[in-house]
Amino acid sequence: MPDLATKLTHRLAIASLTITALLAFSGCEKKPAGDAHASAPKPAADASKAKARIGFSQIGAESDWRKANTDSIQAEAAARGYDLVFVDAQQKQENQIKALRSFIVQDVDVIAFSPVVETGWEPVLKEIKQAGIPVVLTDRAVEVSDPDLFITFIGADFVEEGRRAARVMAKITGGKGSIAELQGTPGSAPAIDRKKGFEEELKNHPDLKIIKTQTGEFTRAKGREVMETFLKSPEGKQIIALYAHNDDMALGAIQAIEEAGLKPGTDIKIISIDAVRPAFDAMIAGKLNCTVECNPLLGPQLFDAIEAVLAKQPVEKRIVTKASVFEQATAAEDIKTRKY
Ligand code: GYE
Repeated sequence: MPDLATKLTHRLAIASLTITALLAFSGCEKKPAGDAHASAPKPAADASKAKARIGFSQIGAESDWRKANTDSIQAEAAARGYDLVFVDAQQKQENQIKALRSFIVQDVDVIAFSPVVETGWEPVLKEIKQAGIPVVLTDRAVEVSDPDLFITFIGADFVEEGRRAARVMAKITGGKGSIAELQGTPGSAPAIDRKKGFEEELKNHPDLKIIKTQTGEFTRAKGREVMETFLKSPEGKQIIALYAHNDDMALGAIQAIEEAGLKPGTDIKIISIDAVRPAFDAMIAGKLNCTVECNPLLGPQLFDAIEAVLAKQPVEKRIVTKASVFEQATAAEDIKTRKY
């Protein structure tokens, strides 16, 4: 596997040959050597300045969180001058695997990706390892038997987010009642861990029970649709609170609750995760009770890690992002400083 400097020099050589060929083809001639103002291709000195090519496989554009995450990564790549090969998988693992294989063919310098689900990555990660390309995981984790298949994982502590949501849930419901739950994408790290953390904390409140739970796939449309079926079910009338694994599903559910003639935030208390701007608007309107923060602005941390990898410096295996919890009472103040 050639190192980065060799790869970059190789790429520059190809670029230079291409320019020379194009000039020859178009009938232009290179100025003779010694001409101080010659605009000939730049010499090898630029090799040190040339930036690496990074392949990034994004999950999709399913939520406001995801859009903010994509913007952050693309903006950071541009700001630092990296050549980012960005591919959107539209929430499908098979598309991500295809993108990862295309990065191997393109011989990128680092592969970064946000895995839609936790399992099923071992074969493609082995192929990447064989090609000698380092992997940085961001946002969601993978379950693999060999931890050397990736260098680091940068993301939030989803279990803790679930615990935080349950603590607020216990507080605003007085510790008893029937809860509905809208889960994220089946098999995804945030759906698994946010459920786990929530249920763990719920054990301290035996009178609080989840009576309905289903995936809303992290989207507003599905959140609305599933909440409507919850409310129309025989147990619908017992629901006094909703726990949604992200804000988008909660916002969809708010519509369904209003359509059922109920008051979201009052008749049905709602807690979700992400803390995107529309969640603050909903809290200010009294329709959402709490949002647990999960920071999508991972671009700077991602590129710090990528740069360390390129420089062959040691990188922590797990980089946890920091986050807070926001409740309705302070939402009007808090929204002023929100960046996404
Ligand atoms: O909470 C959700 C998004 O993986 C943390 O994915 C992310 C989650 C986020 O679609 O809105």
